[in-house]
Amino acid sequence: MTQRLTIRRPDDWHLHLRDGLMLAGVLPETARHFARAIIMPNLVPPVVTGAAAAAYRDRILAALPEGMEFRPLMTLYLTEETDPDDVAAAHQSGLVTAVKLYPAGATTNSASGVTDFDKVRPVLERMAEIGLPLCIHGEVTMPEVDIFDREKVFIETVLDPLRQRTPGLKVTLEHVTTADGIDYVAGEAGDIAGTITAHHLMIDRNHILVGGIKPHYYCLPVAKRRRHRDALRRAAISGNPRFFLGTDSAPHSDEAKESACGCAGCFTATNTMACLAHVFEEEGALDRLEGFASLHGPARYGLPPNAGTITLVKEDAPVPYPDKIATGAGPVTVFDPGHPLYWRVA
Ligand code: OTD
Ligand code: ZN
Ligand code: ZN
Repeated sequence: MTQRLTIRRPDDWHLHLRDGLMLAGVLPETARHFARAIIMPNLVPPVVTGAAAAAYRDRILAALPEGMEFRPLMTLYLTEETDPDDVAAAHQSGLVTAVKLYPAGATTNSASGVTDFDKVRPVLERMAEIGLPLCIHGEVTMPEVDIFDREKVFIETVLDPLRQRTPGLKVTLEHVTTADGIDYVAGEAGDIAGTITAHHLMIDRNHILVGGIKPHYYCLPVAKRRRHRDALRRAAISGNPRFFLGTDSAPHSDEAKESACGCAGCFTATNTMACLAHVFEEEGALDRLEGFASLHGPARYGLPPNAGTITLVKEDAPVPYPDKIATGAGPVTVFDPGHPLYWRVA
């Protein structure tokens, strides 16, 4: 029996679109389903100034196929040299929706991220004043901290002190992967929210390592134990408006992924909504999907929900999704949840 679910058009509150040929290849995959997305600034070189963000926004809009509608919500990559006035002007003009903090070296193209948090105090204080949110990749990078503990240690040693010292700063802890992250966001006062990816709701670390190393499941923050995945699921279906979708869809060519030193990132733009419908149905919470994917994010960022809708349809037979999409920058493997998906967007 075919099941249908109509929800407000969703948004993606954390997305990597890249540039050039890769941008042209992956943008339609997102724009097909999502009305808006927060665009990550970790290009090479990173998007650090208002001028660079405006130019990048124009390249994104130029790459959008005729007839598709999509609004990129731009971000600035925070460095120790970032000028508070440039940030404030980019926010004031409506160009920039958030500033992004990468601890130096935490993930792909994050070498110019922050090492000395005192150096970015003036920017953070200005952001708190003007109500501009800070999106955070929440992992420490010290070699002595185990990769599976880096999120928890970041929260205790960096995030919490940073928030104490900057009252009023709106923070989004991005791509939460641990029960510790969920508990922190849920337990704190209202100026912190958390995004969750579709893939972290589906995989745990066994997917990466059991039966041979699977580079297409490798991303940062790395997937954790099953109990953490289950905590993410509980948060996503809880109806708590502080949790919402940020796919972290992060395309790399197969050549770059399938290597002795494979890049981090899962490419999920193509089947995110099908994966989410699968998870929410499995959890008996299809009625909470709209909040997670389409309502909580806009409310958090002070934007109206989208006027349009999408309809998710559950088929009797598995829906075929492509293994890969072709881009001018090479083939990009689409996230494989490891089981059939019966949902599609009509
Ligand atoms: N994680 N890959 C990338 C970014 C993210 O931490 C992230 O936001 C990427 O390739 O840009 C990844 O695994
Ligand atoms: Zn990140
Ligand atoms: Zn990301």
